[in-house]
Amino acid sequence: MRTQVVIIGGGPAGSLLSHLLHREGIDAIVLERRSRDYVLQRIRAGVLEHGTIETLKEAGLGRRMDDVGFVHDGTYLSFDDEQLRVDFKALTGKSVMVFGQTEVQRDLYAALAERDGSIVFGAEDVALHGITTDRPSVTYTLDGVTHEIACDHIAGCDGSYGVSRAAIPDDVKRTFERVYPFGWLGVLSETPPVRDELIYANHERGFALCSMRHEMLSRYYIQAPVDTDLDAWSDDRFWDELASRLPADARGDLVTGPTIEKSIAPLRSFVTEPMRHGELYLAGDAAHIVPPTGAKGLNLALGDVVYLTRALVDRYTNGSRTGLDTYSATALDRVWKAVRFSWWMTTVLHRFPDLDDGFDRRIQQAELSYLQQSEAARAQLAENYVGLPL
Ligand code: FAS
Ligand code: PHB
Repeated sequence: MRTQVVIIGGGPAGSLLSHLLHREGIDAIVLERRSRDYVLQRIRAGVLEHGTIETLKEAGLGRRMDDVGFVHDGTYLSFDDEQLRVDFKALTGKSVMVFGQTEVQRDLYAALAERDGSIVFGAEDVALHGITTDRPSVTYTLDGVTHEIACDHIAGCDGSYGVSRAAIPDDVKRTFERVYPFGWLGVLSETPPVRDELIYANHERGFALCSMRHEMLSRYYIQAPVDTDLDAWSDDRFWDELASRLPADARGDLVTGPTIEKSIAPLRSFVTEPMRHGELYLAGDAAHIVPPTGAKGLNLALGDVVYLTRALVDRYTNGSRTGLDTYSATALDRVWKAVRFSWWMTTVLHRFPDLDDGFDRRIQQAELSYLQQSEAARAQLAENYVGLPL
């Protein structure tokens, strides 16, 4: 079998890339290890930045997002009982959209389902071959039968534990990592959100985040040790701890109820350079990971896909390889700015107990005071949160 682009990984990056390439008349096939339902049951990102919203709308994927998504013109930051609102719309003219990754994925799969053969679920033993030759190929096993697909290019969209990044030799790639000494204990509850916009809370007891999926589905997180035993966190204990970290008015408005999902996620920053080796191009979590504090992970993945699509269209339409040859540098320039912002939001809002000799807390207080007093400081946060231009 032959196609123009083999896409490894059918998460948001791989499935959006397939959809955008198809719209440009470029043949691609997605190889996804898991089942469709497994991918759809993963609870992940919640906020779409401006560039992502525009990309999805231009790709004909914006209808449900417009119908059920929440447009947010700003967000709240709280510091113990002090709080401030950062007005994205006034500061940047842009907004963000609260529309869960699961819903984005659902729309992407619906688009792929209209094209038979565009995605293979349950693809096992995916392996890359000849990536530094002009005849790359990918093999995989399905129901015990091994298949080979010859192609021109391979897109590695298989996330942080996939096979693509590993296909770049250790003496070619360089990785950068920062592991944070805490995780996020997250819950979903069928309760009304505490406020109509997000609250990022820095408190003596630790970070908390109040988010949502719709008017009767709230998403909450509290900073917790990475090795937290979920069984030690009853719903009552979680609600009490969350409430203790919120400003007084939000605490009073918090509606609690049974949680329908509870999980702990580690926080780390990770970047692989280069994002291209031969005819293999990495996009999304396969190349980089950011702590969710800046709501960048999903958005960065889709930003890579926009760049890679432009490069492949240039190659197949104009015969120019310039976009492909500059893809890694172009993507990494935007990746590192998002890594910086996500690191900054994480260091400003979380408690670092092992390092906290009081100096870090004073710096955090200075950061919040600067945000309260300076429109330029708020504009910097807003510009990065709504997303830097693609
Ligand atoms: P993904 O990991 O989503 O998709 C990769 C796909 O490749 C998966 O479906 C996987 O099954 C498949 N795959 C892996 N190995 C394969 C192989 N060998 N062969 C074939 N297929 C293979 N981001 C935010 O912006 N906000 C958040 O709040 C947030 N919360 C998160 C919570 C958790 C627990 C996690 C893990 C991530 C979170 N993220 C968040 C980041 C997340 O949303 C990612 O950025 C986003 O899913 C990236 O999309 P992809 O690059 O497509 O990778
Ligand atoms: C979420 O709703 O899951 C969410 C929102 C904002 C973040 C992280 C997660 O920064």
